[in-house]
Amino acid sequence: MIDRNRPAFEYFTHSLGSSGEPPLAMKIDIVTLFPEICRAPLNESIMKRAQKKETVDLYIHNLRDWTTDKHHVADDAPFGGGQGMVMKPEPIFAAVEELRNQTSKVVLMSPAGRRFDQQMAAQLSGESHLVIICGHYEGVDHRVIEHLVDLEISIGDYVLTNGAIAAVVLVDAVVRLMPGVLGHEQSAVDDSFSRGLLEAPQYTRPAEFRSWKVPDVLLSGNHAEIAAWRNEQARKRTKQNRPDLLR
Ligand code: JCQ
Repeated sequence: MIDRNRPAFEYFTHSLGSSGEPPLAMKIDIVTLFPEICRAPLNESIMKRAQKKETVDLYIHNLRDWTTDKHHVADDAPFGGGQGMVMKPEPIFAAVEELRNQTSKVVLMSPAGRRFDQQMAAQLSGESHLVIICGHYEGVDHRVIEHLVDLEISIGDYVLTNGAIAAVVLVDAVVRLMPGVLGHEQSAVDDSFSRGLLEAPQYTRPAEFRSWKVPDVLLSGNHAEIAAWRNEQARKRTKQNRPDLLR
């Protein structure tokens, strides 16, 4: 079966958003040699967070569908020598040129890309169409980056076996910021990183577990004191785990 026209997740609505404007919609095309890596996690987490208002139209494509040779070869040895294989330009150009329109942003997942963060996720959540190319092997032919890709993105300073895993991370982070996807409009605002500090510790019942008590202030009902406590805890935690965020 060809993956090309199969939506992994599709949620259409014709209702208006909470502010009265038409709901923002985004189409996402993922191009990968490993479509199965993307399918399950994106059906799962996005579906769970999805609300009726949202409009996300996600397609997962197999890059091999755009190879034209008998053996569906998508990679080749690097010119100049060296280890590993490089992804050939022809199928990637064919796929993107078929999928993109004038408003598309073409993204390549790569450890050599610009580092992904919450701010970039917020920017991308305003796009109407993302075409995400998943790199594999030792990289992709550089003509793809120079002449096809708008943005090379790395999800962090480590190397994955393939970019489909990185694409899942990017899509999840971007889609959850779209209007109507999160249950409480507030939740995205309160997240770690949106204030430049990590989240304060959270507790739930029971108030005492194995003799460990929930801090009294959280049971006090004093909202000003609770806010002050959370602020102080967020600072401590940030200093401990992510001192780079405080500089
Ligand atoms: C993405 N952070 C890490 C591996 C080469 C395009 O070239 C390559 C792509 C990969 C897969 O992606 C990652 C990655 N963000 O490893 C090697």
